[in-house]
Amino acid sequence: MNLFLLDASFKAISNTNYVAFTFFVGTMAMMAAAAFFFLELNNTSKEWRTSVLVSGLITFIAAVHYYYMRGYNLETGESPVFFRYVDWLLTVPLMCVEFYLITKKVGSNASLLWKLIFASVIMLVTGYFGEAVDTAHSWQWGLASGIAYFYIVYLVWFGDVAKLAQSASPAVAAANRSLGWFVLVGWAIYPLGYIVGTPGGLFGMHVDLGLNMDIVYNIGDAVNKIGFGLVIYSLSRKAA
Ligand SMILES: *C/C=C(C)/C=C/C=C(C)/C=C/C1=C(C)CCCC1(C)C
Repeated sequence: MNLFLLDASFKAISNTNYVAFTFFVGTMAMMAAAAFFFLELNNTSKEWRTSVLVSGLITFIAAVHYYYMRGYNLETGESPVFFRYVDWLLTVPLMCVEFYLITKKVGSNASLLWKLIFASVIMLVTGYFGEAVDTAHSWQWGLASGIAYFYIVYLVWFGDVAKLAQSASPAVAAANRSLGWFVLVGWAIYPLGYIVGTPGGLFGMHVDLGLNMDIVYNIGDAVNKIGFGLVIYSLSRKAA
């Protein structure tokens, strides 16, 4: 049995193995971010404590997955597709919870929370089917996933999340816009990677990046998860 703490920890990363290296740096970055958010909880006003806690959980969960994925990639030389999706399945719904939390005071309710969580789970489960289970139908799964993705974009930019954020305070409205940019631009690298990475090509856009796709995802994850958390953190300082 391989406990994640005991896996390929002793295998060295060669100088030219950028894939494993970015998993390694990703682990450190996520760990540092999680430590920062957790340690700052004591200096955070009660109103924002749950939001900052969730930022810590997102980066902590990612740190554990990155540690595991680094070992997995070193040991097998392969892309840890399954564990990447496990990580996303835990962290992306938590990112959606942040939208609920920052608008809770002005009336966001359980129904909005579940819409966001449900859409994110549909997006990821259908994406996983298209990428790993039923690749013969990857464009159909990708389309279903894309619809769920744009539903989240819609809620954050124009739907209930946007309306509530605008009615809350200028600081919350500004934070929601920043988070909205992460969702619209930062998150877009994943479907783009899916499109170019699908063999046979979706829209004739196949580019075989091989494991370099993991480098793109690793950088994207660090920007998206830590950046997202920092927007929440700075909101917690402005709107004390
Ligand atoms: C920290 C991890 C994050 C923010 C991951 C986000 C992932 C996505 C937005 C993935 C979206 C996908 C589509 C919209 C269509 C193709 C399949 C996916 C799952 C790559």
